[in-house]
Amino acid sequence: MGGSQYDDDWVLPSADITLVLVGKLGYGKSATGNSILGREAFLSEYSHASVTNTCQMGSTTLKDGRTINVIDTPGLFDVNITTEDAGKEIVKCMNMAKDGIHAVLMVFSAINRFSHEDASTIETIKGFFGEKIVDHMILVFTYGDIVGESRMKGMQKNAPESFQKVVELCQNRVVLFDNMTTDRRLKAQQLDKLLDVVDSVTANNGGKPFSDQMFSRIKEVHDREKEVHIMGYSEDQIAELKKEIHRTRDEQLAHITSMVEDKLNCTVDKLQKQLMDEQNARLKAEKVAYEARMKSEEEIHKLKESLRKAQLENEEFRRMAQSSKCAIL
Ligand SMILES: Nc1nc2c(ncn2[C@@H]2O[C@H](COP(=O)(O)OP(=O)(O)OP(=O)(O)O)[C@@H](O)[C@H]2O)c(=O)[nH]1
Ligand SMILES: [Mg+2]
Repeated sequence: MGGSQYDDDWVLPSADITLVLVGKLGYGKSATGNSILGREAFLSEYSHASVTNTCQMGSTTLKDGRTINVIDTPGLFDVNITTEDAGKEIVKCMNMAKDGIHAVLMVFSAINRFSHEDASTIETIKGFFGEKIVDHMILVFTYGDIVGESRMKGMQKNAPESFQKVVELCQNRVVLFDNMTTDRRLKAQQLDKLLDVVDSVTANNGGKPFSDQMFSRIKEVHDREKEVHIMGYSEDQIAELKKEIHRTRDEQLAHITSMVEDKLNCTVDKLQKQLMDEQNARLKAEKVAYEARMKSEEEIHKLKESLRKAQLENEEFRRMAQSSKCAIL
């Protein structure tokens, strides 16, 4: 099956749980993936450049016997990645997730201030996959070793509005992760906590993973490929057919990739326009408030002026009255 960028993803096994790690460059996505899998499946290191450049998947069997697939991604919705590259990686990720995604782990660093860019990552994902994706989102904060549970709670209380909104949107599904610990008990505890949240997300979604039209299209393309094995052709015929099917599949996946790119571009444009509109509305409101303040200051000035005039007049009348009284006397 050589020569295709899509080849190996589809032969990866399905699992009971599929998780996708999403987040900004260097926030600890790969480290979190390794903590979940219990081994160094993904390269995780300190770098100013992107360490993970393409989607990768690792699998393991949990204590309770369930299988779990963890998909590590590069900063898909990061400002540093072109929509063309992001599009290809999103299709690759959907290709790996096959039947859908049970939970999207939105990875943030607890030692970084929650920024507008962080909030816009969630907005982009929402815009791209639709509102329903939010029901599958879990906020995972790394650097639990430095921040600690109680400090994290305190930080949450004093966090900016954009952060509070995101927490509310995800119905308080916040998990703190320490990817550096060597304490086996803590490792197991935090993993159990995360899996509990994953299970509650799955239960809330009626056991169904997130999937959409794009997932279905990719699945259709691959299901067509599988049909060859059951039709009973000769080896040569199958080889020839496979070649033809792979070519068609690659064409179809390339078509889906370009659709994904277009959709991503539209989402980013729409979001940028929305942000511009919000900013313009804010500036307009500020201008109106400023003008109102200036107007009221002007009116106060006028009032003070007429009050001063009235006082002067009063004074004048009083003096006149005084002098006429003196004349009578
Ligand atoms: N102290 C501490 N360091 C962490 C934690 N999680 C991740 N790191 C460190 O953060 C750095 C980046 O981690 P990665 O896992 O490579 O981050 P990433 O998000 O996968 O990065 P990219 O693939 O480049 O987008 C590494 O040096 C990790 O050791 C954590 O919980 N505590
Ligand atoms: Mg990484």
